[in-house]
Amino acid sequence: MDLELILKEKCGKEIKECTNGELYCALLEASKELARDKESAAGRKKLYYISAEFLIGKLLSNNLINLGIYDEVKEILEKNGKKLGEIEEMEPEPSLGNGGLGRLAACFLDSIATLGLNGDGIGLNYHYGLFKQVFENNLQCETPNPWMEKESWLTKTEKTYEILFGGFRLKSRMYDIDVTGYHNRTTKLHLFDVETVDESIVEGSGIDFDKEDIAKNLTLFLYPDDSDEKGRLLRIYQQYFMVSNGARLILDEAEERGSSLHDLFEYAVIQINDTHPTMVIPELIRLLMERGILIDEAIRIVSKTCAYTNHTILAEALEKWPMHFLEKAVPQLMPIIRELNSRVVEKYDDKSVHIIDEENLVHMAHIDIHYGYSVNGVAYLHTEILKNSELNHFYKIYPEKFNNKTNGITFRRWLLHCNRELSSLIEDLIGSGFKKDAMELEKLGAFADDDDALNRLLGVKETCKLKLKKYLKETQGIELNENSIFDIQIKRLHEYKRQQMNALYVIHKYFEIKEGKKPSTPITVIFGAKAAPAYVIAKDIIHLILCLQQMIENDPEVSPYLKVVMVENYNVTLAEKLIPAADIHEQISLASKEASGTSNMKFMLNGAVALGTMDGANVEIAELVGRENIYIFGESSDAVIRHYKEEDYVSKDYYEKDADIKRAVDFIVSDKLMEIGKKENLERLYNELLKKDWFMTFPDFKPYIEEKEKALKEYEDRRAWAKKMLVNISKAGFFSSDRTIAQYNDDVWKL
Ligand code: 26Q
Repeated sequence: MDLELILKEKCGKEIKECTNGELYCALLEASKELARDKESAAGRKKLYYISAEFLIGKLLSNNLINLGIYDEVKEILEKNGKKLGEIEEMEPEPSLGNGGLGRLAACFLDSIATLGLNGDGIGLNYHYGLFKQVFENNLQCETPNPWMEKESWLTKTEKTYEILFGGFRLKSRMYDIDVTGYHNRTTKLHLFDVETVDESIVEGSGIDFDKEDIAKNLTLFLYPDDSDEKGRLLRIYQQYFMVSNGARLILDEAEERGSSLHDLFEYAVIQINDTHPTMVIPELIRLLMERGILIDEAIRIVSKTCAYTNHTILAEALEKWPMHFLEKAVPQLMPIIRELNSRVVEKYDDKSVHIIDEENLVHMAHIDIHYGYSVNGVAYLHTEILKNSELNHFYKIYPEKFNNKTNGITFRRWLLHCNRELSSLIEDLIGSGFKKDAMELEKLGAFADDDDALNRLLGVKETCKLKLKKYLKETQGIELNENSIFDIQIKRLHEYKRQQMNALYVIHKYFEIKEGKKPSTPITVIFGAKAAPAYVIAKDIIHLILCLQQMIENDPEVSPYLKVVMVENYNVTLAEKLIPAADIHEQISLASKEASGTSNMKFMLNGAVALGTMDGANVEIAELVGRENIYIFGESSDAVIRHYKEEDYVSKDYYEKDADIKRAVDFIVSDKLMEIGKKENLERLYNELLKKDWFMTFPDFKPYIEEKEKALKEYEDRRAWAKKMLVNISKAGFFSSDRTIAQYNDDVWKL
């Protein structure tokens, strides 16, 4: 295959004469063709991973790597005076996810393809995806994020269905994206859409639109996060549209493979990614009944086909839909949901396991647990909490259904693609086996006392920091000091993730510097986070961070030692630049609240050291790397769960007893900050902390400062620090999503 010739032909001229945009289109088309020629895996039984989110990120480089032509393409381009890095910039990032859950689904598709498993993804084709974040006057504003261009990874298919809602029908169409596996097969991501969607109904420069015109708005936006109250009904329409299309595709394909539908579970397994696709259960039962199967058998068949993954223990994020919403949007499902509930009520007195509660709310997770055959959490601690507290009543009924599948990440994107410098250093040291078998990273352990290897590792980090500096300067006008410690917290903005605690640390440090306690190495605290548009306090926290950024920037006494940076519109592309450059990463959620976390795994793989609580997958990371290679602080999950139960936490007590806490919190409403920021927002945040502090930042604040200071001090011994970096990388193999997917297959899917 002569790639150079192919590219020339696609562009219709010499590569030298092409613009980056033209080359991007040519490469896109060429990789689409190559991916199309690769076969998907076959087999009788097929997995369908249904998810409202697939945060796939840009695809060009990843596809070139997985297709095995990255180096060749890079060389051809360089020979002609072109840079692949610049061509990559031409690609818009599809923003089909909010955060962790969506990114996980994308990593899983990569691993399913790489392991050659017979499985596809099913989701929705949001035209604007998640909103784009812009900062104005130190506040977050939301604007649409159009990502679909004429040339894109999407392929329009001939598959269409009529989807019935209460009172009207919509015609759907399926679009496909080929997901390439590493030197192996491809899988398909099926994204359903309606042809009547009308982007022009979005008003002005924001993200407001007529929420009631379902034909025009159905796939316009991804419903952002768990805290937005508006548009809940629209979210139900979206969910039903996704699962009704998905269910029909699954039945069609199963029949094509020879299923009589009485044996559907031998032909299909459906992994339900959180409760967003839960309506697939009643919908499948309905469709089987339409095809002549009686309800008892239909329920039995579906229960042997569906498996559910839980991603959260935050009560407020568990989906409970009012019956009248469902009645309006999907009346045809109601008799089935009522029947499913009656069967539960008949068997169990315990109201906490019923599907429909006394307030006529339908608990989606309860449908999954009663009528699926597997329930899994996403990290060891998370699954234990599900079994022993949150879902304990269910665990007692169905102990055999519960299992853990600790999350993972694809090393193709999060090492080979995003950090080529590190990847080639590793290859130099231990050979290329780690690219196929991540556990081979353990071999790096042999270099823990090798000065040359450790120095090279520090060199790679320096290079990545310089690259980030250049990128942020060019794209956001941000100046970084590459000789400072990069301390990074990037994730959705949520009070339980406690960005506010990190902000309080910044204030604390600011006071210390003012008092003359200057850090030996300057510190750069970097944040990246979007807040759900209706999540008021989350937006106030962003406001506080942006005000601190501005205030410190303009203070010549402090700015040489401390810098705060909040990057705008944090997304997968930015994560790929930030993670390789991190020295310290913040994983400081209130213990018991973060189901797993996955950026923690990405940072570790890129040689950053965690500062975190014993929460989510941090627990497993700590066990693997040992306490000398991670910074752990804070209350245990048991203690936290006890506080909630006994309702014994009073934030004001801490505020009154501890002068450092008081000083930091009071500063939020100081004249100095009020000059820069908005009174209303800062006061609201101040009051929230003082009167509630629901996620208990104050009790952990002093231990957090102490542990952070310890990390900053130990950073000074560069050799010892490099050893910590090396140990973190060498132990990251367990967190490959190839391992996670192999476990799902062995225990749940059995393809
Ligand atoms: C709920 C109700 C109504 C509307 C929206 C939602 C909603 C939307 C998105 C609820 C939750 C989400 C996203 C959850 C999520 O991303 N969870 C993260 O999943 C990761 C992968 O398992 C974990 O690593 C994280 O710990 C978890 O927070």
